Amino acid sequence: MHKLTNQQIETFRQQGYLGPFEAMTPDQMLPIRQQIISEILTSASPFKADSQQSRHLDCRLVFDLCSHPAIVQRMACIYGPDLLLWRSHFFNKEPGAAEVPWHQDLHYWPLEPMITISAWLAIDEATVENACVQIVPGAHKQVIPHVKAPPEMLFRQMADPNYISTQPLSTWNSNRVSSFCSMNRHFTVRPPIPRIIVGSVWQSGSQFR
Ligand SMILES: O=C(O)CCC(=O)C(=O)O
Repeated sequence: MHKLTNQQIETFRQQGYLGPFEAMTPDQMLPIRQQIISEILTSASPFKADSQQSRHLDCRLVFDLCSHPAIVQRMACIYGPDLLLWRSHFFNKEPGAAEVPWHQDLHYWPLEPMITISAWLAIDEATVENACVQIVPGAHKQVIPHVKAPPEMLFRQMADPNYISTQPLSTWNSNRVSSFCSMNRHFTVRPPIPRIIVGSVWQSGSQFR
């Protein structure tokens, strides 16, 4: 039902991202959002110092969100059926929260092989104004240097501004999921209203055997 067509797989190869796709309805997402706020983000993780990191390891709800068929079936079309959910993270942005600078994920994660594919699932409505992820299509074919980010940014490293030459693609609205490769350049702005997303990061399990 969520399988990618050959054309979509080719688009992913060329553009480094796909989507957004519908994962569930806004009505279905509402109670999930409440549970995320009241039970997950407010509780400590048994495995990580940061309660927003890899909660799929201890919370069934997060595991179910990350492994939603709208995500897994599409990942399987790219990586094959042997999939590894390497990590997950919430980005829980309050109004005015720091901007996420342009970056490529692979600069933060010392993985070998370094290519991962992230699924970015909007728990809240995420418009351009409200910090939906923005991507440069086709910018995943080159690893670019990262430099120190200004202190007001959420991340300490960012893509060297000299290498950002393309206009960003503005993307999607609520309750949808999209995927992008760890080499794609992406960023999010400072949102005026609260906005939560859950990101899940995938690799092919066979790469580790
Ligand atoms: O959602 C955000 O604010 C940032 C997302 C991001 O940079 C990522 O998932 O790699």
